[in-house]
Amino acid sequence: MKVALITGVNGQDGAYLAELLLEKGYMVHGVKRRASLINTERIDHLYQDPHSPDVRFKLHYGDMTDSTNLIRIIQETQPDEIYNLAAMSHVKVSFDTPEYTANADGIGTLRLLEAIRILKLENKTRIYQASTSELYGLVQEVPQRETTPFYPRSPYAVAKLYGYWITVNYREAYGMYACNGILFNHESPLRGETFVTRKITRGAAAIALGLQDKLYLGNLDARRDWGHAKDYVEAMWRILQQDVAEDYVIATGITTPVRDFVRMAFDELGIELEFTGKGAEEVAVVTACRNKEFILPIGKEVVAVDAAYFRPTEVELLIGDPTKAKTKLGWEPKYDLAELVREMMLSDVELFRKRNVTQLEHLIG
Ligand code: NDP
Ligand code: GDR
Repeated sequence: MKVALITGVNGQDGAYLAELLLEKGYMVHGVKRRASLINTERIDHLYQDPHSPDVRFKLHYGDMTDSTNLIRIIQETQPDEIYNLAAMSHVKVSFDTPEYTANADGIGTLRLLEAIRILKLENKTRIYQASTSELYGLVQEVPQRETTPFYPRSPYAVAKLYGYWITVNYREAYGMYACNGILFNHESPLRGETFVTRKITRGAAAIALGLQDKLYLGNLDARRDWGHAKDYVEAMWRILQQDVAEDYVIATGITTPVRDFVRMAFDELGIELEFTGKGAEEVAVVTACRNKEFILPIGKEVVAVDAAYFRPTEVELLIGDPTKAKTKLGWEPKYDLAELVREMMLSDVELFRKRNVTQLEHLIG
């Protein structure tokens, strides 16, 4: 039985990847850090009684800022594959916590690579590093591919730049099977609530159900290449199954402005919007409401821009070229953006109906 270790197992990607690897017959170990409340919602359905003799999913307390702990977990679990997904992953928040982000996202990657070397597992353990399209930052070339120069635009992206290069360096210096997946944005119903897609689908659901008055967003002009997380964890696995360790761009090749994602989300509920104004003055009002369940008055302002969500330096345009992944990995995304938006909208409407939420916090992020 192959053994995998996933850091960040209770995050969006960790949950989908754990599910995929369990389906493939792996023994899956997950690293999660201790929190004051239980935050395993995304992986609760995978839980197995640790006392049962044939348990294939185990959680370990750990942290990317604690080398001795990472060394011990790797020594105990002797993984064939490590997927390093743990990170402070919010770009805007990284401007508030730059030092911590560098430690967890940058040096954290080094800690894992060094642990493999210290334990002399270079010839056994393959490692996947969760690199990101944020590395491209300020546009140098479109579409962005494996050879496009990097120009990171946030403390998060700079930390991930270190993670990218230290992975390449350990591959070249010590012959380790260590790879970067340069993944463009990928979303799902499990996406964290403060990333823009989930903030929009949650906000649209809550507004339609009369639980929230308005959704405040930042830069509506930014364009992202959005895929589905389920497709992207399949690519991570494929990257570690090749004869030769290499780095790959994983993307759909289609880019969409945030504004259009908002339009698509509301449209899924039968609510049509018109955007007026520019920059921090832009708003969206309801022009039609086709769904009798969600009665919203025509002219109601449901989206407004709040400059507090603007970033000190923004990444305006991301569009990836996944040709290498398609050719070498045989990878192909199964979901398109319309299906992704539909799935996220349906899920959030259901969530609010079930929870019977009466008041919503304004999301920060
Ligand atoms: P999430 O934010 O959903 O998950 C991040 C995970 O990392 C969580 O389990 C979190 O735990 C954990 N974590 C954070 N800090 C630490 C730490 N110091 N020690 C141990 N665990 C920690 O991210 P995603 O699942 O969306 O992304 C997975 C990875 O891929 C991340 O590295 C991200 O930067 C990268 N990436 C994501 C893309 C995307 O579009 N989703 C695109 C490209 C790259 P907790 O729940 O306790 O916070
Ligand atoms: P991103 O994702 O920064 O691309 O990083 P996010 O969804 O946070 O932002 C995408 C774009 O939307 C704009 N935006 C807003 N963003 C947030 N969060 N909240 C808002 O209210 C808002 N309004 C507009 C942003 O300015 C940005 O341009 C994600 C993370 O998953 C990273 O970990 C990962 O590496 C990259 O994707 C690829």
